Amino acid sequence: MRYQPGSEADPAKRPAFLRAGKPVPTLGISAEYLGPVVHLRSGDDVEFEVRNLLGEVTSLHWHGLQSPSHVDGGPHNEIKPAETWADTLPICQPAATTWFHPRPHGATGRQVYGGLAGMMIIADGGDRERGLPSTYGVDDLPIILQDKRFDRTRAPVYNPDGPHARLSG
Ligand SMILES: [Cu+2]
Repeated sequence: MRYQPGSEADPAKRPAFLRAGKPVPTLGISAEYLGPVVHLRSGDDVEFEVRNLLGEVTSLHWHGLQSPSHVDGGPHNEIKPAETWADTLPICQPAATTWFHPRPHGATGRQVYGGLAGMMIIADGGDRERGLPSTYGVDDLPIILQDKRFDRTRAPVYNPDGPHARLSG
């Protein structure tokens, strides 16, 4: 899998979402806003590449995965601007819905608030036996909820002293 936090596009053409018809800047991971839903299987070894197009240090942490520390994506796996982090991620846990997000020291909350987050769905072949729905997009619908505040220009406002500051892991 290949991820690209940020965008090389002209700032005037940067991805944005609209509120009352006015575009506001957003961040995304290989997308205009947020990131992809990644489907994985227990037992897989996943080769990944994360290329940082943000213009500032970031990382990509696999939140909820039981991953070895050297590929955990925490602050110790920082990716400098324009650099690529590549490795292999073993998926060694049962079915789960998890997510991934940047986790650079001191900037995690701001980067996630900007839109850098995606979902990972791990399958192990046991959902039918568990009686769980498993047809993605039909009866298995992932939902991401976010709390956003907007200023008078309708731009999202990140408050480092507010509840978002607690997002640090
Ligand atoms: Cu996390």
